Amino acid sequence: MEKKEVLVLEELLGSNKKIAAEIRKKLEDKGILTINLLSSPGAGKTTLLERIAEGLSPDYSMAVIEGDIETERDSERIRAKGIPAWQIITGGACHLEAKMVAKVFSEIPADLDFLFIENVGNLVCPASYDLGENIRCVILSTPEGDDKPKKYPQAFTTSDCLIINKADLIPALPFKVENAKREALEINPKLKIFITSALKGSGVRELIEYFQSSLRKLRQKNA
Ligand SMILES: Nc1nc2c(ncn2[C@@H]2O[C@H](COP(=O)(O)OP(=O)(O)O)[C@@H](O)[C@H]2O)c(=O)[nH]1
Ligand SMILES: [Mg+2]
Repeated sequence: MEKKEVLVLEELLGSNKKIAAEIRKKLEDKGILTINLLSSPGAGKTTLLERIAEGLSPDYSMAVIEGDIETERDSERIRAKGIPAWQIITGGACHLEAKMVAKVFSEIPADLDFLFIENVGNLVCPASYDLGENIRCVILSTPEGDDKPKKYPQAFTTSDCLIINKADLIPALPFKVENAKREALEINPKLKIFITSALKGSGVRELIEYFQSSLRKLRQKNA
């Protein structure tokens, strides 16, 4: 059987910044767009990934690196969708670091379109660690409240995209989309904002189109 090409990293030591830069370069050279998802626990990262997997199939390939303090549960959910997934169990650490991503790097197929990284559920520590992603998305779910962008600013100021998830619950909540958007844009005017319900599927198409157009731009840059 022909051996599948995988990715190889030369630099496994050094600062987080250095390893992340090496990861990004290797993935970009292969034309793979990498997306790091940040949110509080339960905001809907894994459910969104399940919907994205359905929406990208069969035209695009993707894989997922899952970060959690304990359990393989999220990887199992992703694998159940036919998507390769690697679980990084941090054993207590509240964020992923580039060196943890580097450890599973040699298992990642080189012919992917998208690599998603689901960070450990936390709006604070993951914001400080570049994992070599091209796009960072922060997910704010409506039950968390529309006042969170300014309370947890780094997650929002370091992100490229804000996904307001659980839009289906808005009628039952005091959450005001306009307040959340305004706060987020005041601290980061460059944020691209998507309103989704990962449960019902609304808004996911627009998000996927954003990832697809970002992939096209990355490959045009490579050409
Ligand atoms: N109502 C509603 N529930 C959602 C939505 N997205 C996720 N959930 C639920 O929220 C809970 C946590 O979702 P999960 O994807 O595991 O969140 P994660 O911890 O960020 O990965 C689960 O019970 C999901 O079914 C949504 O858009 N609307
Ligand atoms: Mg999850």
